[in-house]
Amino acid sequence: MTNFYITTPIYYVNGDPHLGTAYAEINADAFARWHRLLGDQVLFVTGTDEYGLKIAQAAAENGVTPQEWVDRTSERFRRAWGKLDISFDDFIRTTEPRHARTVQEFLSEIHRRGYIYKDLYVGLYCVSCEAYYQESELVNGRDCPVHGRPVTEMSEENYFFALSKFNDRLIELYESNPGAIIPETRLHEVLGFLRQGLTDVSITRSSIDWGVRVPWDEGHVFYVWYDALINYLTAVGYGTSQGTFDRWWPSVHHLLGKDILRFHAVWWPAMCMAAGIDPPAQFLVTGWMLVNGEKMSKSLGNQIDPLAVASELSPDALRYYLLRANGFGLDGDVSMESLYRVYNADLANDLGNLLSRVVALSMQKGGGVAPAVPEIGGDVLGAGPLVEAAVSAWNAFKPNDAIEHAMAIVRAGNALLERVEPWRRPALDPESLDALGRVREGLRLAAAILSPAIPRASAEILSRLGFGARGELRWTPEPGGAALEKGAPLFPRVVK
Ligand code: ME8
Repeated sequence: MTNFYITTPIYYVNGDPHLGTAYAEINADAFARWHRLLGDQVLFVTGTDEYGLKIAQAAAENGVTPQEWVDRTSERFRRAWGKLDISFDDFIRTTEPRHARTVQEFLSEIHRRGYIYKDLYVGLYCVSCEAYYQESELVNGRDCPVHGRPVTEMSEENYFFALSKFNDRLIELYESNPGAIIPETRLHEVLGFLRQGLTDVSITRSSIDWGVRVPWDEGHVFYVWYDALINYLTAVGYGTSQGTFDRWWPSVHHLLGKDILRFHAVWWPAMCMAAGIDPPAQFLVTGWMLVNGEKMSKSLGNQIDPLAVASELSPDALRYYLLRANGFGLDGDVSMESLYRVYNADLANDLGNLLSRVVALSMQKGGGVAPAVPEIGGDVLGAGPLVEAAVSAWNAFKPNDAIEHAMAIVRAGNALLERVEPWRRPALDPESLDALGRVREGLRLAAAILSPAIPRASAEILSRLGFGARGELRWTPEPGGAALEKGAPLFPRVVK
């Protein structure tokens, strides 16, 4: 039995879920669903990042305590993911006692091993990023490169993590294991950064209260990033359940946006090494969803509401669009216009139409029962190689390729029906029956491949076509005869 452990970033709760954070969830959910389909044991973990200055400030602005604030806002994330059919197995809130225990245990271990020391820190800090910047990284020598707002100078006595001691080991890790970061451009970015040389990083704050206490010095809390990354261990029982931990760690797949690559691919594996555990196996790094060329984020305020899209069309429509829009790892411009276009072309026309054609033709002319699936023979749909390619694409974390292969089967199905034209024939002759049986099987395979992207519609397709429990991911002849279901249009066309 293969284990598949996948995580998402845990989101700051100073705003609402938006299309960018939904994008990470939907990708991770699709991979989790794909591996469940393969029969793997899956652990899919997401959550919320609830400490840090930014959250404390948001609570103050809203006139409530930080805990009240995060209780309220974290719930909004959990509910939003429910509405997008995100099938997470665990939801970590960093203010939970189980997480504080893991953080304290893990960082105490690093402290005991001599990789944490005390020193004075002076630096330029962006509150929105919760990160210090070097002067050379600022825009106009003053503004945060991500948020475009001025950074502030902060100075405090901190504990430091001896990151520089892990420089060589990290380079070796990635040189000997280039598949550890997907896509490859991000691997090169990390190696380039590592080759410039690492400096030690400050990991505690004494100026704020809202964080996990440093167990050996109560006047300090851990810096929010150093607590947040550890959620990946909280979820697998680090320090509490060795059996669970050994089962899932270190073969984890961390999905994240390219904005937080260094925290994940540099700091985090170094921390693991310092604590004497293996570094995480793989990072899946997404690009950014852009609106008119700009990154969408809570702080910039140029949001598209994923929940509005999901309720206007369907969660499947949003999921399909985001997974299909552009290659995994690349930036992509998104807009409602292109969403409607893709929805109408792929889902309403190609997929929805093909399903209603097969069902309607079999009902009108074939007695309402499912046409038999013939032997694959000449494979006019090209289903054999397309399914194989789609399986490889999902396994290689390339949702848009997998979707493209499934849609090629669908398009071939429509083309076959247009060639045979069963609707022009008085009754279903052998050629029509062969075509309909092929299309029915092609739709079954396409629905299976598409199920991580459009789980609701896929289940509906299988049931309307009279397919029972989960079938094989390859062409499977069967005698037909099952009852078909007409149903309402799967993806009603939108007219704007
Ligand atoms: O960084 N396009 O949380 P966060 C694509 N709490 N993805 C986007 C996006 C966009 N426009 N905007 C955000 C944090 N994302 C930390 C993480 S993990 C231990 C701590 C996604 O709420 C993307 O995956 O700012 C990015 O990495 C993540 O949201 C950051 O969410």
